[in-house]
Amino acid sequence: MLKKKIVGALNNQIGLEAESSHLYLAMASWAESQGLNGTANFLYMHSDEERMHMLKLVKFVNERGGTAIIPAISAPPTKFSSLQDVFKGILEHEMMVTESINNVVDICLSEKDYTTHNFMQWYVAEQLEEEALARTILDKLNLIGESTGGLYIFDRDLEQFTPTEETN
Ligand code: OFO
Repeated sequence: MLKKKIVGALNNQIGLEAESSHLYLAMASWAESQGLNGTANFLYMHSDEERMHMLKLVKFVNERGGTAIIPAISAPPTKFSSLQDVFKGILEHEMMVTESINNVVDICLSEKDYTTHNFMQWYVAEQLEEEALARTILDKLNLIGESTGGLYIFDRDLEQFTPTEETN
């Protein structure tokens, strides 16, 4: 049976993963409206991944006698000035998520809940990948700068992009 404090921390994380999914969805929609279909597909896919992160937590809480709470989500931004702006936003967001995951891990240790601590290690590893991915993409975009041809290739390449290829 999960302790109340652990359930609270996990429910907070459920909300954050839901917000992540929403943020990527908003970014995907913006990219699609700009004709950046490769980027849009990448971001739609990532939005689905974040939903999976949320569901994994929901099931963990419910299967261990807690009650997962599905929270309201605040509206994500709808306009972005550039692809750099999008991926800078992603990196900042993921760094904030990493902090939150670390906080959950801290609580698990102080509550001596080693099962949840073990479960959270998946998220610790995932955050490493997500931050690395955002940094890699941002570096590429900084190299491309304003070049239209470069952005065209970037967008086309991102369509084929699978995160594990890039971050391993
Ligand atoms: Fe769920 O990993 Fe990003 O936010």
